[in-house]
Amino acid sequence: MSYFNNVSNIKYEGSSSSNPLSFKHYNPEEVIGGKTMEETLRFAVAYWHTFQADGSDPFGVGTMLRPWDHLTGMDKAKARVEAAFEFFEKINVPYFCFHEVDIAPEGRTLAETYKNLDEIVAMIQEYMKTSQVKLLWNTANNFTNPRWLHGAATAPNADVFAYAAAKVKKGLEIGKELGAENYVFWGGREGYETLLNTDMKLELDNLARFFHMAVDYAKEIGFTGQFLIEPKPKEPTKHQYDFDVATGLAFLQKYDLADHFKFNIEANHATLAGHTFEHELRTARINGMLGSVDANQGDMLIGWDTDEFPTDLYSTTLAMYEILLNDGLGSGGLNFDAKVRRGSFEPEDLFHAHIAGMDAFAVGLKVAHRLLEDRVLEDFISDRYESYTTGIGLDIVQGNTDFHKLEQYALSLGEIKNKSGRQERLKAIVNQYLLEAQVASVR
Ligand code: XUL
Ligand code: CO
Repeated sequence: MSYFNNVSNIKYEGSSSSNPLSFKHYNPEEVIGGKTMEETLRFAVAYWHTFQADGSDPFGVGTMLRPWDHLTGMDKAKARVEAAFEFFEKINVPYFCFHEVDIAPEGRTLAETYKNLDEIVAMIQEYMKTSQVKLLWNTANNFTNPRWLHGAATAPNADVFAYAAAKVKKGLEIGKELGAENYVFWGGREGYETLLNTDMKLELDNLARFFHMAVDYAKEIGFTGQFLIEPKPKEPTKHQYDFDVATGLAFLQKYDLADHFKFNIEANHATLAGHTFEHELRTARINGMLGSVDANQGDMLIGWDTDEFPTDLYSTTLAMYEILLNDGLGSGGLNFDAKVRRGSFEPEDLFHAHIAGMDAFAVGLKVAHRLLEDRVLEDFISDRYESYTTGIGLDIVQGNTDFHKLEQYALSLGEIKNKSGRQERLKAIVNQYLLEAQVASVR
């Protein structure tokens, strides 16, 4: 049984190929900086957008045409598993990710939900025996069902907290069974709408208690995947607790959790927080907390989480620059938490979208690698901070001075000379590298 029978395996054909169903830049076996593209990029398909999303929005019903549309319930869930593994193989990604509700329908009771999950997990496990694809991460959807209307681990209702704990407990067991390399906590509705009805301190304390229990349970069952927090500043709640990396880091440090977590950074969440994607990657990286990436992009003209497939080469280049400086993503990967537009409703669009995203990150990798190899920014930056390598600057960084000595030094100074930051020049150089990569691959 084939679900995508008009599409065959997507191959690398190079940028001169006119075949739309081929990679122009992503060549899994090509070695860049000592590692294959496949090893560095570690692409993953997001089950929810690719096999669940129907294209509905607040103004209209679903538009997507999917080969499993005629089915319902568990039959539909099983067809989705079959289709998913066919898709993973054809698009040639090494990983996938899911929320438990993406793979199996919720039952009327928690016990029934577990039963549905067990059946589908067993099926996925069978597929994984013969497929190359692995589970990058799984997570709990503790935000869609009405029970989560006030949040999950930060809900004012302890019964809701308990239910959320049960779902994450089951998720860790599933993660262990399927060999998940990470487990993600995205806040969902962990945040608030108004302080008029909110005990913010209790909610944050409870969130930390919840995370500690998850850490303890993972240890108890021997789940060794990396725990990841995925920050987002707003949506669905007005104020999400895991606002951005800096806020998340302060939270983890305050509650003695920093050793157990890293961050899963999503591009569109970064821009919603008023940051660039690379700012969030950098903040995580310099703190040793860059774990994984939800690869997508927002729209400058739209204020919400549009979750578009990443096609902006400038952004993928600066992202790959951070990832290479991080020496890769470790057990993390580039997960396409991205959905085709409502108007791109044909099954084939799922392939076009992933090809576009994979090629955009492949170009980003090539360009970032060359920028690093040529030390374009490094040399400029070390020159810019050169004053900290000798004299008073060296005393500052080595802790050999104080306000008294610095005052004396300042009083002895003549006119201070600054150097240009050369921002426009640097941007032009990055453009030159981007264009040269394009020219080189067309030649
Ligand atoms: C929501 C979002 C989620 C998480 C997983 O904005 O990004 O899909 O990635 O729950
Ligand atoms: Co995400």
